[in-house]
Formats: sequence, structure tokens, C-alpha cells
Amino acid sequence: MPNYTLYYFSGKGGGGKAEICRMLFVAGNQKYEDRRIEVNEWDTYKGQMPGSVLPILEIDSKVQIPQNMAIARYLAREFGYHGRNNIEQARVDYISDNFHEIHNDFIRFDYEKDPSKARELRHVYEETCRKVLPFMEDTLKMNYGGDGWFIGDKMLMCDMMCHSALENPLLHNNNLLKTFPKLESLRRRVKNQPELAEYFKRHKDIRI
Ligand SMILES: N[C@@H](CCC(=O)N[C@@H](CS)C(=O)NCC(=O)O)C(=O)O
Repeated sequence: MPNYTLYYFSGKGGGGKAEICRMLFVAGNQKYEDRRIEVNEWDTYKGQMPGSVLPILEIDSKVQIPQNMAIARYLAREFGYHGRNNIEQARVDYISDNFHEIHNDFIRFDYEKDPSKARELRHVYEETCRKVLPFMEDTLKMNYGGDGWFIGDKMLMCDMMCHSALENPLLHNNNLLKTFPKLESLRRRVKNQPELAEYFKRHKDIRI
């Protein structure tokens, strides 16, 4: 089995982008080092990271992969959470990317210091939610009326994305899914999967 190290920042927002990767390791029962970089260490590491950004997945101290969704897809393929064929994988990707879009737009507005830019970015984020959430609720309903997983009979990466990507937006507004009950229950099903339930219990203080 390869040696995996996942590098990401500690602190607020520190779990957000890398959290889907951690969930994939946990769900797949795979060992990895969860390396949290403190802000004051970043100058030392920055030059060693492709693209000078985190998250980075390092495999056997040889290969380094940047871009959180590329890392997540790689892990999903390795551990069996990316669907059984090319069509299923494309569906897993588009569903995951929709949730990623919400998370990305949320981070952009949440981190913006300039109040007028933050207002604009908040509007962009809210528009994204307005378009994506009903689409995702309807997509989920296409499989077992929305009472199972997005695709087939097994939790896949896109189901986990519904959990990880909406975590920060829900901390900001806990009514976000009020009118999307199927997505809300899906998040509970993901959280209650045995390995993940144990992980979330252990990480009550998780830095997201
Ligand atoms: N598109 C990349 C963006 C990565 C990114 O922007 N990472 C930020 C933290 S969320 C970063 O490393 N910032 C440090 C810097 O720019 O010095 C991804 O999704 O992985």
C-alpha cells in the first residue's frame, strides 16, 4: 500500500477544501498522514509544493498531486468511490463539481475583506446556491426517489461531497437546506456510515 501524506492548512477554512479527501481515506479504511501546515510554516513549504498552493497529496514521498478535486477523484478511483464505468464516473464528477462550485463561491465571499466586493461575491454565491441546490435535489430524487445515494446502491464520492462541501455554508446559514429535505437526509446518511460516524465522533473539534 502506498504511503499517503495530505498537506493542508490548519485553522478556519483549514478542513474545507481537503475534507473530501480525508473522508475518502476514512471511508476506504486507508492509512494516511493528515499533515496540517500552520501559517508560520507556509513560507518553508510553499516552494516545495507544485503551484505553491495546498492541498497537495504526496504519494510515497515521490509524486505530488495538487488541486483538491483532482486529488479527490484519484482517491475515489483508488478506493472504489468513483462509479463502475465511464458514465457513472462522469455523473459522479458533475454532481461533485456542482457541490464544489457552492463551496468555492462560499469561500471567496467569506474570505473577502473589502465589504463592497464581499457583497458582490455573496450575491454570486447565493445565485450559485439558487441554481445548484434544486438541481441536486432533483438529481438525487432520480435514484430511489432520493432516499438512497445519488447513483446505484453505494455511497460514492458525490454523496460525500454533499456533506463536505456544504459544511462551511451550513455553519454560516443552518437553514440552507430547509427546502431540500432529500439533500439534508443524504448528509445524515453519509455522516452515519460506520467509518465516517467514528471519524466525526473523534474529530468533534475538527477544524473546518
Ligand atoms: N484550485 C485549487 C486552489 C488551491 C488554493 O487556492 N489553495 C489556497 C488555500 S485554500 C492556498 O494554498 N493559498 C496559499 C497561497 O496562495 O499562498 C484547489 O482547489 O485545490
